[in-house]
Amino acid sequence: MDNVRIGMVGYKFMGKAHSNAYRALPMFFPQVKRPEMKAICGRDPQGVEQARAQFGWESAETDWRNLIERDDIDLIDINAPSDAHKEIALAAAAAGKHIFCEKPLALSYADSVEMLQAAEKAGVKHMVGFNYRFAPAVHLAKKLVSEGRIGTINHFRGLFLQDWIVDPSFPLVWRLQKEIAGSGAHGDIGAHVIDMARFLVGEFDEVIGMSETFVKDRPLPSSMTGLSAKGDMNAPRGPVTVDDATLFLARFKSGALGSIEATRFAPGHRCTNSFEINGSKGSIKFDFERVNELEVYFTDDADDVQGFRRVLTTDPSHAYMDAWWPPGHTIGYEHTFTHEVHELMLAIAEDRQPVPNFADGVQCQAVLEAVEMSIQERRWVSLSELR
Ligand code: SOE
Repeated sequence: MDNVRIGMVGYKFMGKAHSNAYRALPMFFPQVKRPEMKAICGRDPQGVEQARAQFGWESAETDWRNLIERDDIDLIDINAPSDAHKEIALAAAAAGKHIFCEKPLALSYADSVEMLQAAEKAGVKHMVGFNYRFAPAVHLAKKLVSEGRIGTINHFRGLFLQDWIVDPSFPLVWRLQKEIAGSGAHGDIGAHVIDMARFLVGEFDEVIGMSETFVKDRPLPSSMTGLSAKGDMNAPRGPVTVDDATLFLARFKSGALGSIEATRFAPGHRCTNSFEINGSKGSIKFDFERVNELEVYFTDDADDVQGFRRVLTTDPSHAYMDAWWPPGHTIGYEHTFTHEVHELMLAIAEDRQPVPNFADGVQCQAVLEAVEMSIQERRWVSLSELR
């Protein structure tokens, strides 16, 4: 079985998460194709060289175009800031390379459609990085829903709450600039909840939303800093051009009702990515901060033991868990990426598209944009207005 030779663009938070997944894969999942960590790419020669040595890549490049030209690379992994996704993906597709791209897929619905069409035309495999789907507890939720064990779904309630920019002195990093990020909490973390909802409940039908930018301007950063950056209140300031929080209501095609909230202004919530689903025969609750657990409630339990039960999803019967540790030995955030890369390698071997792929990225982008349209025009927006 041939290895898949990877060229990766970006080496910060997601670059590290993806590198870790590529390294762990052959150790825990030796039966799938092996990702060969050929080249890592970033603009800063020193920074990228340090990442190359630390993460274990064979070589480093400072221009992504060089990666695409190299004939010893089969797949381009894009985890650079969102405004770079489209140009790199289009060039990768034109060169016949498979593509693995971080979320949100693009800055707009139209751009995401263009990326999907280019990948389809080139006949390459394409994947989008919605890693939270790959938690074994979320796979169990999917199984319970698909097998009808919680009946007809009436409600999906999803939250992604963070608090890393509550401090008004936090600097104006790229995630707070519309031309680079596309949107704020909405596209960065709301996108994960939208994907979760689509995975578990199905397609959205119509949406109505509201959003706010609580801190309107911030100190300019001294460099491309990340989530733990420190700002200087005396530094020159610039306007925040994205939402700090976006909330919306939704109706799914199935008739289920949804509510989704994404905010970076929830003190105490570092990474609360959670959902609750209520069906005619039971309920399911998940909170990423307790990633090894799924809470389930079944209406047909005997009266005297009715209540939510906590399932620890670490048994071999749970997705991916037979490859890890004995039951009860928990896994974490980084494992969701290993499972994601497992799906990517498996799909390439089986000559099928990985899931989630650019088509899922496009559907997510449609929901993001419909919500933005509804906020601007202060009305319900049907997804059919976009598609
Ligand atoms: C920052 O909000 C961030 O790192 C997102 O970009 C990720 O997608 C999310 O998984 C965690 O938070």
